[in-house]
Amino acid sequence: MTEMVDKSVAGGVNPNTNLLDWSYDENGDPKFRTIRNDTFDSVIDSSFYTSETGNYYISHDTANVGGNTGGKVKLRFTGNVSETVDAMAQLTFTLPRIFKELIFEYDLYVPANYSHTIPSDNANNNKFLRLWQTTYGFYHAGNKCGASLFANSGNSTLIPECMHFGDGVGPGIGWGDTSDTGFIGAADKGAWMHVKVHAKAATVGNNFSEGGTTCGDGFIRFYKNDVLSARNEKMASIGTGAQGWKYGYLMGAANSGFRVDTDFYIDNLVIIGV
Ligand SMILES: [Ca+2]
Repeated sequence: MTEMVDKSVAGGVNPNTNLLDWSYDENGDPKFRTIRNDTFDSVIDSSFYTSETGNYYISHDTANVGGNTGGKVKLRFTGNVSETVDAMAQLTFTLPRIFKELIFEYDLYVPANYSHTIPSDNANNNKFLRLWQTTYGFYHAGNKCGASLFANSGNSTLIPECMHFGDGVGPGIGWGDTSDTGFIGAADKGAWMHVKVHAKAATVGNNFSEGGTTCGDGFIRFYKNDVLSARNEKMASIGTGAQGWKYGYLMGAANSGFRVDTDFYIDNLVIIGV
């Protein structure tokens, strides 16, 4: 894979080789670089869109979806008449290395028939994004963060999620979370929205403590149509050494399930990182 570098800004000296290198700035610090810029017009590149957790119910699609007739990723959450049956569709990716700061931008289509309900088992958290560092798992498996959609009268609230000591990833209520109750509202159904995610890992490892009494200096910020939405400004890190993320996925397990087939679409995914 070729990494694109913005050469409109002066390059610097690579501290490791002492040679001029466009991936470093004038202070010798690594610069943001484009990791991925996908229009999905021909295929979903399986060499990049892959990870240990695997893809689920995604396909390449060229139907006219809200005026978009080019190629895009279709994510089908299969409907089931039983209200406690979950659904799942996720687009996974593996970055070329661990990045300490990442920005994702993409277009997301929310179907007109989208209805986010609360089943009788009460589980209604539907994954929106996950990022992780080493192995997808729980305690001491490296940094993880993300966000999930929670039911809100048929619409969805977006809540950022961070590490829970010994318990994977979940909402950081009281640990810096600001949720967005209007992330998917009536006006967002049957329409494309532009999503931006900016995540920066905490600079210090092992600055996490159970109960959130110690928070970190990392953050994860979500933007809907270029307006700041849900965010966590106190993300902590776990483990020692370099902090950041290498793996992740968009959308994912939907604990609410859906009564009818519910098709999301993703297009124009740009990922930059440092
Ligand atoms: Ca496209």
